[in-house]
Amino acid sequence: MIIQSISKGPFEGQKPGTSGLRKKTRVFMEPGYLECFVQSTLNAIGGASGKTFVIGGDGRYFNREAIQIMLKMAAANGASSVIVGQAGLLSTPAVSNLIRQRNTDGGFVLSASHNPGGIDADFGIKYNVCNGGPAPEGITQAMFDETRAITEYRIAETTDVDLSAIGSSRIGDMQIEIVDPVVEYQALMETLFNFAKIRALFASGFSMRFDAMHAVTGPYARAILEGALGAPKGTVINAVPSEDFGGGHPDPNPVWANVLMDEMMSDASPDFGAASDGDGDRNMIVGRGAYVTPSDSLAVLAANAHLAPGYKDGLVGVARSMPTSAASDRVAERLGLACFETPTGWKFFGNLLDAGKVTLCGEESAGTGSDHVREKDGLWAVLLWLNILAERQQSVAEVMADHWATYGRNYYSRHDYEAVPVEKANALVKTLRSKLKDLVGTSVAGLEVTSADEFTYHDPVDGSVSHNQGLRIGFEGSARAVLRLSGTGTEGATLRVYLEHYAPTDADHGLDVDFALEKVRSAVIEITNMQALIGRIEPDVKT
Ligand code: VG1
Ligand code: CO
Repeated sequence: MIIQSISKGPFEGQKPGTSGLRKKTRVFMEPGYLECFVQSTLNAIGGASGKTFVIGGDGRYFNREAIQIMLKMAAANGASSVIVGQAGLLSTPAVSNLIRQRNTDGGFVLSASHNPGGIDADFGIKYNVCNGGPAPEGITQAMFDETRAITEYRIAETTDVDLSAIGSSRIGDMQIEIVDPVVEYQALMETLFNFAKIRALFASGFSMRFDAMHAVTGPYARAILEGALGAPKGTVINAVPSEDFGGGHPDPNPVWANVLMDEMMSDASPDFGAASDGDGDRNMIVGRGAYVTPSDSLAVLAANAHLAPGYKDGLVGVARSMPTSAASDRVAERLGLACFETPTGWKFFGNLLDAGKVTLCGEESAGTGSDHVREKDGLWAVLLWLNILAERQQSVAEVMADHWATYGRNYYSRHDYEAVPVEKANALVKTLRSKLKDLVGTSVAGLEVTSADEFTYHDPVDGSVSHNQGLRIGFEGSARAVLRLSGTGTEGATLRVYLEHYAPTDADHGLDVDFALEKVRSAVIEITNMQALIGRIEPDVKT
């Protein structure tokens, strides 16, 4: 094997965000760009010598080319073996599972998740550590430091590896194992859920539509839902991963999964609908005429998880990201479970899961997961819902009505303002930050402000501290607004405004969501001086 050291770098701005490094695909395709980031990652973890890794991606444009480059780099850096998904495909939760099952040193996921794919769209890469979870902040900081100092990368001069067939091959001394992306993941699911019960549910005529959004979950959903669980053919739609996700955004929310939403709101609706994102870690849950917000979904799963075999002994605790609604806190309180609030991004759940402090975790952005892996897991959430519905023999709407009657309803919505000029978005955040301390006690849009601060997270396991994790404003009556800037976008800034209003158990749970949140929204627009600072008050996307 001929190893080349290529002089290159550093490149500007290779700073991992909420979930890895995301850039325009053409940026990643610039000679040496991907290579320098990968080399920096390997440098940050003390080199690759003798180590084993998992590599896979969501199948977007440049996925296979990137894997070829990374395999040659892993070999040149002395890695002993790499496990790769067939055709370069592995969902994010499947990578997490393989890292754990095979005790590898870490893994790479090639994905920009819910961002669109294609040569003129987005690409991304994230590094996961040996617990199967996203690299924690200490490591992402070390990676970024390396990207600023790098001057060369190492790569083997060799032909491409055939990724199409399951089996083994080598580059020099490094062994490469091409695996079926689904098999080990499916085996894990079978340990957690009552497949016989869910199979009986489908056999009884229960109908479902699963929209894989032309992304990586297609093969998993087909094998598990239509294969092992006997759902009729055609249950899974858009099941073949495509390089540009059929031209859409593989983002499972009512806006981007509108075809599924329309079907679920129609007279011809199946009993149950679900969708997942580009890399298979997010989920959308929708019943006949009943969309379930991700925050509510986490709460319902927490309240009912014991109905599935994998969680029959109950949960230890529940964690949610700070902007996620407090619906799961109410469940935790009643069930006597520990409850944690973390910054946005799955990397903050890893320590809590490893320390056995929590069993379930979730985010308002449609990510839910448990201690079975160290990533959020879209299909897992769908299977847990199916298991619960099979046990309760109720519709999604009935489950939700019962949940709200028991715990009250946290009306919730996230408003995204996309492609805001970076200076303007920063100015809005800075201005709001500076006046937080004067807000408490004032009355805005008819609501009294009861608290206002910027979220700082103190990790209870390793003591690390993360600052500037979102501005939050509390109002009378458990209403709340949170503002933060996205860390996954690739164009300008995205301002996220999270709105919440609590309706107690005996209140009306059937209000229109926008109507229920109107006062909080007006208060935010006024407090932030939004019109003046970013030139608009209407969001691009409401989820
Ligand atoms: C978004 C979501 C966050 C999620 C992250 C990665 O981050 O808000 O909850 O963990 O995406 O998910 P941000 O910084 O844009 O708000 V994924 O499925 O895109 O890897
Ligand atoms: Co994702």
